[in-house]
Amino acid sequence: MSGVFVVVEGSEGAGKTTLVAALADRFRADGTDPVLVREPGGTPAGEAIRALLLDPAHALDPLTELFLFLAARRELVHQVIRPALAGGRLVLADRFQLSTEAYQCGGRGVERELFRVANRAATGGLEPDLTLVLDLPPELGFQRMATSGKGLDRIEREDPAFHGRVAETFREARGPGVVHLDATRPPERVLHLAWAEVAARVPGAPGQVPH
Ligand code: T5A
Repeated sequence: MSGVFVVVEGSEGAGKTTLVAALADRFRADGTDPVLVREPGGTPAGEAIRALLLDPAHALDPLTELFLFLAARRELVHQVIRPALAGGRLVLADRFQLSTEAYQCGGRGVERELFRVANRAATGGLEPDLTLVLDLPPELGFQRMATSGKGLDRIEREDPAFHGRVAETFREARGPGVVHLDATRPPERVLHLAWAEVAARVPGAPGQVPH
């Protein structure tokens, strides 16, 4: 039996963590216990890499940054995501490969072909069944984060032009299983929209009409 891999993506403060938690609650209410992961992180080595990547004390070359994100992803995919999917579990991820395309290619200017080849090496070609992209203008995301009172990490401190390129890459993302949601709506509405996509597109998801 193979599981289901659902990813939530979007720029800073778009509401990914909020939506992942709400989707997890919704799945649990339907009797499915999801495996929750976040990127970068989710393994001991991945969490150490996350701390390094987000620490404003480090100035990292764009390719160093790319390879660190991919190293953390390699650990997460092989130690957690693939075994969970092989066991028939539902995996809900807060960010995955589209974030690398948005931040390292869109934001930093890393060549897309290099990203694709290196990312494939990290994931072994694993693709999400569904990628929910939360569309929100970056300035609104930063307003939300200011309200939440969290300090800014190394990447959040980049200038508005960088975050504009990141947001544009997310906005333009297309592909199998990629769905855009209007993240300017209230959290309950975003959950409603997301759940409708999960039920319609994810094989075997709770709430899906059998046929
Ligand atoms: N990164 C990551 C890369 O550069 N390359 C990569 O390959 C990967 C994987 C990770 C950083 O690493 C970068 C991207 C990031 O800069 P992170 O902390 O995991 O950092 O990601 P962030 O985007 O920084 O996470 P945040 O927690 O800041 O944002 P979220 O999860 O999008 O937003 P959330 O849910 O925490 O909500 C933010 C605030 O808004 C409210 C919430 O209550 C909260 O206060 N909110 C809403 N308000 C109104 N309407 C809604 N619909 C709302 N939804 C949430």
